[in-house]
Amino acid sequence: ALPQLLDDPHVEERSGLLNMTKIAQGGRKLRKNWGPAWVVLTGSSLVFYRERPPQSASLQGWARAGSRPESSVDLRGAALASGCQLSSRRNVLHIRTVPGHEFLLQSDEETELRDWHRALRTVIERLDRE
Ligand code: I3S
Repeated sequence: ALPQLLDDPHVEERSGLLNMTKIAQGGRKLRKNWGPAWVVLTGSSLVFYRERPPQSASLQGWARAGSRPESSVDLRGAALASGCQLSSRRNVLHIRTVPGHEFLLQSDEETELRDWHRALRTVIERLDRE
């Protein structure tokens, strides 16, 4: 059952609090609006919540309790790059999805952002091979 579980596109790979702003929606440029987001990376998508779940709750339990993600994007075919040319902030990642949704993720912790970069790259490369 374990390999099957690891292949489940809904299994959480990583989650954490990051600063986030959308910069484009369906190819149309948006005005930046940086804010904190609880970000969940699964095997196929990136999901954004307004606040972090209570420590005690599983994500599924929390979702059932009525906490809806603010947004989520499918990572299949997404492009991942440094976002440093797109912001004056340090440690910025830029993600562009196939439908043209673009956003920046940022952390003041360099190692935290590097770990996110690696985790996102792993998921996107795995989806590319499918
Ligand atoms: O890419 P920009 O336009 O330099 O981004 C900055 C602006 O969005 C700014 O808001 P205004 O729309 O009121 O100018 C934000 O407050 C800044 O945070 C944006 O730049 P950074 O470098 O933080 O991504």
